[in-house]
Amino acid sequence: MSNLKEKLFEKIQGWRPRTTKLLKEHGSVKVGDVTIAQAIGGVRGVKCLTTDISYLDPMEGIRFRGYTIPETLAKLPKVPGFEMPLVEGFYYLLLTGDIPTEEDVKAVEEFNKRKIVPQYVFDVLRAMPEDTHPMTMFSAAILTLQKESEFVKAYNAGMNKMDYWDPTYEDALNLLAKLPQIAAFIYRYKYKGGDIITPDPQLDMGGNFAHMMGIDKPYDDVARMYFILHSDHESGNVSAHTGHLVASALSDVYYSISAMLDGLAGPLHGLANQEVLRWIQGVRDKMGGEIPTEEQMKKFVWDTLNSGQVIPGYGHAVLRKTDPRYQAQREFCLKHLPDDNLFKYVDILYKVVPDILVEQGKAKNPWPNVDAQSGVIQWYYGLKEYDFYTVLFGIGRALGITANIIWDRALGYPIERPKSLTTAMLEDIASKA
Ligand code: NMX
Ligand code: MLT
Repeated sequence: MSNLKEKLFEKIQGWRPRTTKLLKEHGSVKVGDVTIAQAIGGVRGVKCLTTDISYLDPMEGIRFRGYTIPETLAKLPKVPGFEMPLVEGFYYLLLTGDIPTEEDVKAVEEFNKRKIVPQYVFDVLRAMPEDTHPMTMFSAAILTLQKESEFVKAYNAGMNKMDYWDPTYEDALNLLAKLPQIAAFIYRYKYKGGDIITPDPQLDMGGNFAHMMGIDKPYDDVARMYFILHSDHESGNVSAHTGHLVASALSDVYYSISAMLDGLAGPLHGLANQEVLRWIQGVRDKMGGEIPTEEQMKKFVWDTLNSGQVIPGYGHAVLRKTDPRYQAQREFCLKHLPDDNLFKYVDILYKVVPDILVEQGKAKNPWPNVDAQSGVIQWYYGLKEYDFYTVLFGIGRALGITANIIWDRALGYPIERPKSLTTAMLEDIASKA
């Protein structure tokens, strides 16, 4: 057993009694009530999921295993000479809750052993229509790999329920190790005339991704930062919830990750990062490339709102302040690309949009989310094909969701099945209240 897997099993054994005790001794204790508005309105704010991988505080933002973003970025081991942590070490943190030592980050080897993508995946991608969206290609490629599932083999061989986490861990690492190559293949196949760059087995996940994308340093650090920042946002967001839901039927990691990507591909969720760039390009075209004044920008924002559309990259279902993932990327921009034109657009938007959303009086959170800033960095380093951006989000999100699925299985979480009511039932409940 590898160092990481042994450590994980230790943690699982220590954790199981806590879940068992909560269920057996305190299972009937209430954690909240559900209103009619919540039953109709997207289950917003209903506390009905459990995860220890990350927690989202509305005012503070995300903590990964108890660490804020600045703490996470500062504490994790890095490739010497680089600013951003190794993604592999970050995954160690998500899985075990502990900051790995340099020695522990031998988890890198785990990923390296599992990197080879079978040829049939590329054959399937090549067979898809040319104008297929990169997210469709990404999701299909992962679904194609489903026949490799170790979980399915073990389940069919009669595995004990207590062991479910083990082949799920194997599936998770096998898949995660391949995602950068699949994504880079989609990018270069679709946008670089099929000029594919083969992986470098010596490089870490972020470094190898930058290499296969054909983008120079410091894009390797950008990739590391991007995957870490997008990894997890507790359990209730569409992608994480979809991954958890599908996995709760004991569908394997390949099915679950393919499904979560389909949710991430929606414009109100991950696709918003592409929408931000599309929206800004629209403004740029109207301005003939000139940077708009704040007054001009206000008019573009109001025009969008008045035509019944949302301002992409702003608002959030849980957060009630500027997303710290936005802040982390903003700090990166201030350091590495302060004079970039597109960054200036994003900066002006930050100055004008919150006040306008407050004045409009609809959005509960007028502040920017992660997607408002992420495309600018990609664009600056030459990745201008913005319909690819959500694929990058998807690689990162797979880290968090697979960590969750492994723990769901380790703690024996059951199939998810909330209860629905009819409109007449709600009317009846309302009339008696
Ligand atoms: N621009 C315009 N209107 C907005 C915005 C926005 N950015 N955000 C919320 N609203 C509206 C929302 O459409 C709703 O209108 P209506 O009453 O007509 O249905 C109203 O404000 C109340 O919505 P909230 O309760 O504040 O937001 P909700 O929790 O329903 O949705 C988002 C959260 C993130 C879907 C929403 O803020 C949004 O559509 N934002 C723009 C898209 C975006 O940036 N999505 C990415 C989120 C992060 N991610 O990567 O997933
Ligand atoms: C996410 O990262 O999943 C988004 O910010 C959406 C959310 O948390 O609701």
